[in-house]
Amino acid sequence: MGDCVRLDVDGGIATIVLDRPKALNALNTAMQDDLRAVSAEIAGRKDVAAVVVQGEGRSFAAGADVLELEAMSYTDIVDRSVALQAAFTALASIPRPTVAAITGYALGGGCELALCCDFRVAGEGARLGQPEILLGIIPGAGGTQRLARLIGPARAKDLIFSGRQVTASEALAIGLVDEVVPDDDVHDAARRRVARYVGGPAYALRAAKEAVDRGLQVDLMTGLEIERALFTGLFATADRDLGMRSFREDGPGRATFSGR
Ligand code: CO8
Repeated sequence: MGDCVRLDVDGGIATIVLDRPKALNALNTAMQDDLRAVSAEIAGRKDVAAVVVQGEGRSFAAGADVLELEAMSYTDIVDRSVALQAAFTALASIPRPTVAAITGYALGGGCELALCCDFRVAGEGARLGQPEILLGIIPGAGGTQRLARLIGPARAKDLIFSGRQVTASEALAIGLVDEVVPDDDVHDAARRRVARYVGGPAYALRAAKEAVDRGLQVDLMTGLEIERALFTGLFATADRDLGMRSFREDGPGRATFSGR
């Protein structure tokens, strides 16, 4: 792994830190590749129950590195865009609850990166947007797809056509973020939001995420089949036994899960 993305694991929570603060964590090629590697590592780790993604310094991430993009030819960008989407999809596919802790700017690829998480917590001073149109391009790391699915096509088109930045409070109103907190509480608030899943029924959480995410990509009947297969599969887990026995013996919500 390179030196622009850090991974810290503490108390069952992995923190991915984008660490290129002088460039507002602009996502250059090395960072994109690091992100893919770190996401693959987390997906395979048993000691990680949840994930926080955050930026070092005053911003989450101000987008892909525009200076690097400017120098790319058509064939360069064809190759790179495949790698970039694979990196973002690797993050989106981590089978654990994930949250983006957004301070400062989450623009372009930075906003798209936040969209790969299950939840978004923003500081009061945060600004989010898809300014690619101002560069003569469109979002290329999932922005036209994940953003429209999250906030609806008209609101997504407004942000993508105009390139305008939204404040944290507007982002909350349109469902782009889930929680707004004081700027200096963002990292702790994001951690609090996923800490509740540490010690949870890991395979049920994994199945829940997969059912929602895969179901959104298909028609309703296929989605219901995905749900049914994942639901029935959980009857093979130790945590299903523990959860139901605990209900019978001690009442609801008291189970201590094994993560198996
Ligand atoms: N790329 C490269 N460098 C950047 C970027 C960026 N996206 N954003 C900021 N920086 C650099 C600045 O150049 C500056 O560097 P230096 O100190 O060496 O001059 C430093 O970070 C600090 O930035 P500013 O001085 O501009 O700070 P301000 O607080 O005045 O402004 C802004 C902050 C508003 C974030 C401003 O920097 C800005 O508008 N940045 C560009 C935002 C943008 O356009 N993002 C979209 C990029 S395109 C994209 O993300 C496409 C994604 C899909 C790509 C697929 C590729 C395969």
